[in-house]
Amino acid sequence: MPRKIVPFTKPECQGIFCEASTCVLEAASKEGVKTYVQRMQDRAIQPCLFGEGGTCCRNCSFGPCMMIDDVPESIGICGATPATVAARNFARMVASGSSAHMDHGRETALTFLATAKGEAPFEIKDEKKLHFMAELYKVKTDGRSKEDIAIELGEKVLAEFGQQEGALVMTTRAPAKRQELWKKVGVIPRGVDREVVELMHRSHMGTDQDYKNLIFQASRCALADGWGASMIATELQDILFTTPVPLRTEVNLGALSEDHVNIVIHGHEPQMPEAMAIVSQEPEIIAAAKEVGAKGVNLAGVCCSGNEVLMRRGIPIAGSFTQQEVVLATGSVEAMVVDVQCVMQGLADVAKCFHTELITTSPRAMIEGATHIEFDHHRALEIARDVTLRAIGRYKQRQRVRRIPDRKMDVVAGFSHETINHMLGGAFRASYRPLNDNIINGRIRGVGAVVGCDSCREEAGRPNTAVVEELIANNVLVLVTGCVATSCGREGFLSPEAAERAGPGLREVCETVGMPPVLHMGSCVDNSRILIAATEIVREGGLGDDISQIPAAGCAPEWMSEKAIAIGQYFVASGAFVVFGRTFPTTGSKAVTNFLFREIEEIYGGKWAVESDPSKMAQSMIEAIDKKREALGIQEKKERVLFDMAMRREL
Ligand code: NFS
Ligand code: SF4
Repeated sequence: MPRKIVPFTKPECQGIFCEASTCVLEAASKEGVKTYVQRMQDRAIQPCLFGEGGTCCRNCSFGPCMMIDDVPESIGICGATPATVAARNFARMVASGSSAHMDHGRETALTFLATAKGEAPFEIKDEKKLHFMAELYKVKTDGRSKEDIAIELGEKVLAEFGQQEGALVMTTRAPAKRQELWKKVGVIPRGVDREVVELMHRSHMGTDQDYKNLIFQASRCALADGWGASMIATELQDILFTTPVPLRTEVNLGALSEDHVNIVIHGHEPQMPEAMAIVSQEPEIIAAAKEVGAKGVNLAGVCCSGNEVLMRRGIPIAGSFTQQEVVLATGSVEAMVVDVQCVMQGLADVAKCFHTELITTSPRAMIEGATHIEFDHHRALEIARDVTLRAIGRYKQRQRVRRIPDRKMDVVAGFSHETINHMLGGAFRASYRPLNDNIINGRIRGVGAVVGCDSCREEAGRPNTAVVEELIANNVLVLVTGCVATSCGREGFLSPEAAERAGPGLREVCETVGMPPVLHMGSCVDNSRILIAATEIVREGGLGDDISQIPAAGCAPEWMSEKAIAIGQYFVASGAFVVFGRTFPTTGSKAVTNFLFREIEEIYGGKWAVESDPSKMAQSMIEAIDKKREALGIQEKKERVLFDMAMRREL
């Protein structure tokens, strides 16, 4: 398995891990192309300690009030304590992160409804899931057409966004014990949008000033994301665009083509990427590409737009979050098409250095210097054709193939929770039984979810893969989503051959089934697949009767976005132990941090932690997994594999 650790000799490339990216950036920076690497170095102002620890408040014009914990006079002009301020800031991160997934879910539901009504050029593809969802939402199916069912389902789902009372339907999929607990605590989300609005209200100046009460609503809001909007997005997208099944594809900058028109899709919502994928195969489009001397149109993804079409169509991913500017710096991209979230504004300047057109498509996300071509699901294909033809028109301006590194890695992706069911359970009787049995007999020690971003503050991607490597060596089956999945793909962890790097028990299971030890479950809204997988493990039996009891833990080694905080909070409120890397946004307040890192476990059975050393992070997850095994009475004494730097290099 080729694996190369890049020595960080060149100061301008500090912070880059992937060798292919380093090469591109070195060459581009000589031509004056500026990316986040230069911006990090140019930044005159260092990160603010008050901001980083969460104790800076600018919620009213008396402030900003910056405060230091434990200094009695260090409180806001209104009297707000560091704990109140840290909890308010944390809560607002949860609100913002959740709202991103909620708007995504809403857009999906609107496209779903339009499709059902025949007003959008997509199809109801997964009828089995349509029927499953119909049953869940109490939509009658007997004797009705799939469109009819989908219309009623779509309307019911959309109504949940504005719902004021009751409970979101998806929460009823959680283990019974978890639902009871949520009811008892009072955090069952009542409506999707309501919980964000209430959280924003409560964190307004002079409203909720009890940090525990603020975090209580932050949990309810986060649950409205994970067991609400994100799950809605995942399931409806599966019905529209198919539920993923394992497929082979490629990851890294080498996914760009030297002799095709390269169009990069970046952002989060799958509608535009799906439309682009459809039109890029049309004979007229291919003919137009040939007319300008190209062999056709090559689509490649970045971030979660990429993950969506990688999972369902096997379209390769050119780069993760930190690679988005690098992708353009290859000088070989005719158009980058972006919608919402995680899109760096710096892309506009990088695009200007080349013949690349940066195209924004969402009315909610415009960038100065980009071309705005608004997406409308009713005219999805028309718009996709327009965008594709523009890109084709630029192909001749591509100077030469500047620097597409010859680097890409084979990956197997497409692990929905349904796939895991079939794959491990066999073709005849799909079930989670074999997975549970392998956990009980100790071949698989437990399940580790490694999710989230890759970070400019780190050697991008390295902490992610270091944690993954150590987990699988300790027989922990790893589930990945988002940009972590791309980090893992680049380093070869998403291929069945990676089983060689797993501990003997996990390796045996992987080799029997022919699966990688690291399963790519999709984009970040698809973290909802992990919630369902955990629920299925509980339902299968033998590993406790709630998510908090199963030998599992989660982490986000290189988290950067507010969405990551929302995701972490819904996992904690669902009973999971969650470790975040490098920094945590409440560390300026001991009270709030203590609450989130310790006391909250008594309420939900899950808690937060922060750890910047990847090996210690992996070990803390393994420790948590072992504790759960002990409590279940299935723990045998087992050696733990500890990685030091020398071992890593040797590998
Ligand atoms: Ni998730 Fe996906 Fe990537 Fe982080 Fe951004 S793209 S939604 S937030 S950076 S994993
Ligand atoms: Fe300062 Fe209170 Fe205003 Fe915040 S709300 S800025 S702590 S006075």
